[in-house]
Amino acid sequence: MKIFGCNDSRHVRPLWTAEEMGLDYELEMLPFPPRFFKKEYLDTNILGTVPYLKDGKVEMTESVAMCTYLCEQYGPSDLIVSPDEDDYADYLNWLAHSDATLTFPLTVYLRYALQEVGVADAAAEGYKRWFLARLRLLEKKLESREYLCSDRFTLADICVSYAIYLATSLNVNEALKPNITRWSEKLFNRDAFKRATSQRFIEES
Ligand SMILES: N[C@@H](CCC(=O)N[C@@H](CS)C(=O)NCC(=O)O)C(=O)O
Repeated sequence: MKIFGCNDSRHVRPLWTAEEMGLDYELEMLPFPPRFFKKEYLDTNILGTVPYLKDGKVEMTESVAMCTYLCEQYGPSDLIVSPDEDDYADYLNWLAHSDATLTFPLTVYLRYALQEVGVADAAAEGYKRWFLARLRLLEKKLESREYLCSDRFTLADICVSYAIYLATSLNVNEALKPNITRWSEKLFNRDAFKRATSQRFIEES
C-alpha cells in the first residue's frame, strides 16, 4: 500500500490510522501543491490532490474514506464504531463534519491568506471566522467527554482533530478553546500521531 502526502496535509488521517493499526505502508511526501511543483504526480492522481492511496487495484482520493477502508480491510479495529453501537449515527456525522464542515473553510483560508495574498483577502478572513464559529459543536460536545464517540478513541477523533492540527499549523490558534485543547493535546501525545506527523517533505537546497 502506498500513500502520497504533503507536509501537514490530510494524509495525516490515513497515516495516523495505519500507525494506530500497525500496518505497513510506503509513503511518498511531495512538495505543496504537487499539481504545481511535481506536475508528473497528475499521472498518478488526475486531481493532483493529497492524500492519494493506492493498494493493489484500490485508488482513493478522500482522506476520511481511506481511514474507514484501512479499518475495514485490515481490521477488525476498535477505531470503527459499528452500526449496533449507540453512537453510530453520531460517529458518521463526525466523520463527514471533519472534512466538509471543519477542514474545508480552513483550506480556503490557507489559499487566500498564504498562497494567493492580495487576491481575496476578505475571503480569507471570512472563512477563518466561519471555521472558528463552526467549532461550537465540537467544543460543546467535549464538555462532558474524553473522546467523541463510544467512550473510546475512534476514527472520529483522528479525523476531527486533524482540523485542529491544521488550524494550529496555520497559526489559527483561536481554535484552541478549553475543551478542544484538553482533548487534542491528549490525542497529539499518542505515539502513532507523532510517527505520522514526523515524516516530512524536505526541500532540496
Ligand atoms: N476531501 C479531500 C480533499 C483533498 C485536498 O483537497 N487536499 C489538499 C491538501 S490537504 C490538496 O491536495 N490541495 C492541493 C490542490 O488542491 O492542488 C480529502 O479529504 O482528502
